[in-house]
Amino acid sequence: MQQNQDKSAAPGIDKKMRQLEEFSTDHKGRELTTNQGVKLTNTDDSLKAGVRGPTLMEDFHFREKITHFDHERIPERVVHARGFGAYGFFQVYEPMAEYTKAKFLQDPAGKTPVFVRFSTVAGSRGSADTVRDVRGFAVKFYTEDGNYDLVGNNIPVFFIQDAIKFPDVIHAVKPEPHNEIPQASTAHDTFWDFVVNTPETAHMVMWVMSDRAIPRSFRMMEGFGVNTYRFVNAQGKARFIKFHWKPVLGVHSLVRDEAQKLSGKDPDFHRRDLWDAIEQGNYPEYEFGVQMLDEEQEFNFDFDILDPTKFWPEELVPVKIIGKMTLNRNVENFFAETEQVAFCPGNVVPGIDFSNDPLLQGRLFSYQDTQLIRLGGPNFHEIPVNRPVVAVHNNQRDGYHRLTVDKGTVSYSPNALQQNCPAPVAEEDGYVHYAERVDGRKIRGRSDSFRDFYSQATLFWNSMSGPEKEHIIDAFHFEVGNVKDKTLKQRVVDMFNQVAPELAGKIALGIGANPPVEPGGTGVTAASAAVSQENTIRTPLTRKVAVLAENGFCYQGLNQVVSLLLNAGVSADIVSSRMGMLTGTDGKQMEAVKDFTTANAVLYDAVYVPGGAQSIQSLLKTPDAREFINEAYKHAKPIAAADEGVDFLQAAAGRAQLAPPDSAGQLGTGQGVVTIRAASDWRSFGEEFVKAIAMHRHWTRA
Ligand code: HDE
Repeated sequence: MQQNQDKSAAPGIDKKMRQLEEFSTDHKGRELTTNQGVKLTNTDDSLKAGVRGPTLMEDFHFREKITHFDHERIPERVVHARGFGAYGFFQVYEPMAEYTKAKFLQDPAGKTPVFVRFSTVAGSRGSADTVRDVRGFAVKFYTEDGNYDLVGNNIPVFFIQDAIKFPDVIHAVKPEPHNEIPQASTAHDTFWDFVVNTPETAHMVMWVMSDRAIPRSFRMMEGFGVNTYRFVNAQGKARFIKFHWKPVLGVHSLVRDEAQKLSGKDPDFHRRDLWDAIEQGNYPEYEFGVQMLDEEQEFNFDFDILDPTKFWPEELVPVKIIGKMTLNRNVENFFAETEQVAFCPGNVVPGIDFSNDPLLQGRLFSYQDTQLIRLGGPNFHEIPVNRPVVAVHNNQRDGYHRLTVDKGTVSYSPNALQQNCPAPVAEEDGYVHYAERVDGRKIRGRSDSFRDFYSQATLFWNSMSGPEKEHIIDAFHFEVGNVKDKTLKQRVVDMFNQVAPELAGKIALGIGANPPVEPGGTGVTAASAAVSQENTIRTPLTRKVAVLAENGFCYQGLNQVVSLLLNAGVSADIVSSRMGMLTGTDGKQMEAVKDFTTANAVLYDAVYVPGGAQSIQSLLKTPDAREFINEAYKHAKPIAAADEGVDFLQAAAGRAQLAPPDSAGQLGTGQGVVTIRAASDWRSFGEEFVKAIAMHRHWTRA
């Protein structure tokens, strides 16, 4: 599946857009009024008794303006407070009638409008984007059957098995209550205290310590429904399902050091990336997939399919790809749309139903409840972004901020005065809950089938490539290294010894704890290739290259390579000591759009250093330029250099042996470093560089 580059997905006017337009206001060219529509002559001076006198109570404009300002904030989400949203559409590839009667999954020609909000979990609204955390991946489908919300994450399992423990895990991960430190981080005592006392967290902690928790972009991460749901077809046959989103650009991540630096250099890194991609017509795309199990297969596995700390390995239950979502429109107003959007896993449409997954069951209550405090009452479904695109009729009335003017005298059922309207519909036309047989004693307890906490954690570890394992060990070093309580540190080592002794030994080494003494591991030797990011899609599309140049750069070497990059869907910024026009060796000019103050290696996917003796002399005298190349090298990013640029690379990075051009003085490649001298073949050089960019990172570099 290729990413859409021809911009053919440019937004058409869909039903949702038309509806939003009705509620939108453009203030351009308009006159200033109060909220009562009274035109105003001055909004810069309050009404006073004499120009140096006190402000008067009768200044209704002053009071209204200040009062509104005083009340501008609403409570942030208790979790997933920091997020970023966009609109788009969903299209199914083939009719899914055999499995579900959901209308939006039937017609490949139909487009269902969607709104998506990506988020981090632990940080507050103003926290940085690139922190180590789970990412929320919440999709609202505005379907002809009403709204369907698929509220997922970018990690397929969860910390806990029962929703009643959600306040506990969140209290533990949030900043500690006495001093509100640390922000948006799991690197502190209360989180790890909860972990070591709650073994069911082991599997999810492995994912959170992995590269999955520091995505390169919202456009390059998977989404998972996590909980087990049901598809139900028109004949009433049900299947258990898990939902998947697979990014067309592949799954790619940052490295820890880079992610932490990005938090300072650009705390908005992910939201800016999404916004810019959509503005540039590089519409993010995700294929939609389902894993399905017949009801009879419920007990066929060595894990319980209702346990949300387990995933269904794709090798056991293949993902059937059934459609694609394209995000093609940014919001008009962050607060009105992204902040006020209200997701609820309980918003389902006919053909989609729940399972008894005890985490899901609790979620069905929590989301609706939290919106009541966050959005201030029971009418949040009337906020434009939340409105379904189909008509809403019922006898619910009144409440804070009611917008609808409900006509007539009848607001009850049954009634004769209005022919019993709004009237219930026949079973085949409305939502009917799946008639699952349920039988059991009331019990506050946990099923024995939920008690294997470590096997899939080992499976995950086994599935990681060498570099991915190194990154997990590094993450544990940072996270647990910041824990103050030494007993806790030791308990982390002992707990993860149960997952993989090799991992536990290496954690111990890094954090000053004792290596585990007990025999460890689960004996699981299986692995799931689908889980490793090593096996993902590789493409250069939408990657960003920094070109380091000063006056006296080689124009041909810069111009040729930049056009090759652009043709391959890669963008390039010229970074120099000063912004503005640079003059090349032959007098031709190009513009440096960034300088070393506004640009940094962590903001780019790759670096190119063109030749030009004077340019390279200047770069060598610029510590920021040397640091730029060293950072890119350290973060395993693709680097290319031509002619004197190769000297800069070798001198700045202190690595003379790096991919020297071959004996004929032409092309050198290796470990993601591409070099050339006396180029006669810029094309091959450009192609090699593009290939290196598509690889994302080059872990073979020590
Ligand atoms: Fe959430 N979660 N959650 N969660 N969740 C919220 O609802 C909750 C869980 C997820 O962009 C809250 O509107 C409980 C799993 C996303 O607006 C709240 C439990 C998954 C978002 C809530 C979970 C999620 C939320 C806070 C344990 C992945 C952001 C604000 C049973 C499948 C949605 C809000 C957005 C938000 C409760 C666990 C995903 C408090 C009780 C598992 C993506 O209602």
